[in-house]
Amino acid sequence: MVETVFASRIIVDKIDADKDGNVSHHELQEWIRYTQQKYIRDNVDRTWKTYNPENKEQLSWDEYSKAVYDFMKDMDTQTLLREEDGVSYQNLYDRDARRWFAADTNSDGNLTKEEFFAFLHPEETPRLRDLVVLETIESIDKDKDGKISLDEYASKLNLALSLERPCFGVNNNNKSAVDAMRVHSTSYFDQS
Ligand SMILES: [Ca+2]
Ligand SMILES: [Ca+2]
Ligand SMILES: [Ca+2]
Repeated sequence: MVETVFASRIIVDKIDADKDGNVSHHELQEWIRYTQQKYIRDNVDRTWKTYNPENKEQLSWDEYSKAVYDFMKDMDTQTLLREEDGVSYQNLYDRDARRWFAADTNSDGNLTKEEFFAFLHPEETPRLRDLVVLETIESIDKDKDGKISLDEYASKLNLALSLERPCFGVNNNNKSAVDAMRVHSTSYFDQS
């Protein structure tokens, strides 16, 4: 108990930037932003080290894809294209290849650590914003007709909510919200 209080005090002291003894809304927001950025930086450092243990200046697509997707070479076409929840191994490979070459600013096929950051976290990279939108649409558009139907949108919303609040029944309150949307919306959202 004493240890828990002590640990809490240390955390509060870290968040309390102006040291007035209170944690303001702004200080909390800044702390959350700082911890998210730290997580992202640590993730890039760790992943870079995993695929580039010799810490070379650059990593090639061949090296990376061989390390990640080598298991695919023994699969037959049917297995490669078999979809689970609208995604196949081939989709994953193609998506990563597209993202790799989008992150590769000087188009030499290799990524520096900075370019690798963009590859791992395109959402943190303004120049890849269009790609993030495209990947998001593709992940929702399960039947790949280029449109987001209400059902596709609702299932993504349900998934997000169930991940966010696993204790609350998505099928209760949220279902009625989805039903309400169904009444008041057209059937399809445009990509634009
Ligand atoms: Ca404060
Ligand atoms: Ca490059
Ligand atoms: Ca669709």
